[in-house]
Amino acid sequence: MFQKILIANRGEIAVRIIRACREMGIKTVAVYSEADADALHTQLADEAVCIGPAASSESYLNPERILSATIASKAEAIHPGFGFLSENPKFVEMCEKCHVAFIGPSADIIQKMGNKSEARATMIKAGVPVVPGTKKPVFDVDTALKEAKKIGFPVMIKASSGGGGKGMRVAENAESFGEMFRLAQRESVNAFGDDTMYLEKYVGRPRHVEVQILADKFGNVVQLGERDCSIQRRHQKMIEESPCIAIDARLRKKMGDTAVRAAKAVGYENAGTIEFLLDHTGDFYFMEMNTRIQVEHPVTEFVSGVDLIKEQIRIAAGEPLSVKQKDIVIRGHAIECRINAEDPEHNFRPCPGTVQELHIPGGNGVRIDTALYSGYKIPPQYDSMLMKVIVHDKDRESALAKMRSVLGEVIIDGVQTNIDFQFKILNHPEFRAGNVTTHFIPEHFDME
Ligand code: MV4
Repeated sequence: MFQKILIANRGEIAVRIIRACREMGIKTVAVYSEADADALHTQLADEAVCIGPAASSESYLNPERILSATIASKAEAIHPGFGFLSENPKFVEMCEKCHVAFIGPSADIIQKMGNKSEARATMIKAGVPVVPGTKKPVFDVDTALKEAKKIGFPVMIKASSGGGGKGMRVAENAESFGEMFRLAQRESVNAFGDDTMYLEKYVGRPRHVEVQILADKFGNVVQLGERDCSIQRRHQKMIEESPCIAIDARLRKKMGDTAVRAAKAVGYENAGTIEFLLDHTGDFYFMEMNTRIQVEHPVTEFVSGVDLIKEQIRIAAGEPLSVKQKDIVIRGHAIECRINAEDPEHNFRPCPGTVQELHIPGGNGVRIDTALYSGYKIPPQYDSMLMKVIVHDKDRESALAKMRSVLGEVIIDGVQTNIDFQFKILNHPEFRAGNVTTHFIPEHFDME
């Protein structure tokens, strides 16, 4: 096992990883920017190294500075968390060259899954269901339009380098296709420097359902059930839950087995997530594979009882999975609400500030992941997520009642948050009934 791990991240996920390491008897090294000298992760780690100015590009996104800190502190491994360098294949290669273990999959797999049209082709080969669409990438409007007519409208135009909704457009008909294709392609060139596009049949009002998997170096792959992450705003998830109530035992087994097959097809290693669209008929389609630990991992930890961060560390250290598929039992229902420093009344604009008074609730089946403390000054340079409130109870109704109770207790004075908006979702009759799709927020809250 590793003696010392460097955490190449900040905020609640850095704190989450530090705690897992401490429980495993592993020393921790935090890295921090000049804006994060007083941050909780900087204070909680055994050692902390300043890696540069506040701007992410000069600190948390700088591979050389992070590797220098790793080597100087004699850490043997890097946990990247999510965002920042977590899905950067060049960084993973640099780690390999420096003989530092990257706690995640190989550069090769990250690269392969980062290219969405290649990922799609790989999954087709592996017999994983994908939305009808192009098998090869498309680069020009004329070829694309021919393909779109074969698929049938409406079609979804997607950037191969995209993901999370960037470089994506729906074309309702052949007349608007050219304009939509050019818009999506221009966005992709500007954001990723890549004009590679692909097409899919548009799936109307689907659910976003993703399956958590774990894979070790010995070819063992397990799935830990699914998360319904349909409640999103502009591709930012707001509420996640497990299990998905639209899925019965038979479909759950089928999706889980499919996720395992997808992971095995690419020789996956470490924690990963297979993202599916689930339509109203119960058909599901591979969308993307996320090659990192995700923000919403705690809902899976609650229902499965598996510590995903500890498993990631064990896997990277060359240990076999501590759980077998037959031992993984999904119990009860877990829900996560993301609390952001933002103003829902003003187009969800970020609202950093100083935390004057803080009350963090607790109780049976309650988990709060946050890096806030009373008096903390939230730097404006980073993500606006302040806290994840996660609850676990015997069923969805009980979990929802618990979430309302816990959210009502949270006090974060001094900063604007989206807590009131979270209540509006939780109290919405359609949400309570479990009628959620990726269009829930735009359909029920007409704000843009
Ligand atoms: C789709 C889709 C419908 N049909 N593809 C969004 C980001 C990436 N993960 C895939 N995404 C989607 N792909 C087809 N063929 C719907 C989504 C989608 C979505 C679309 C609009 C608004 C919110 C969304 C949330 C999740 C997924």
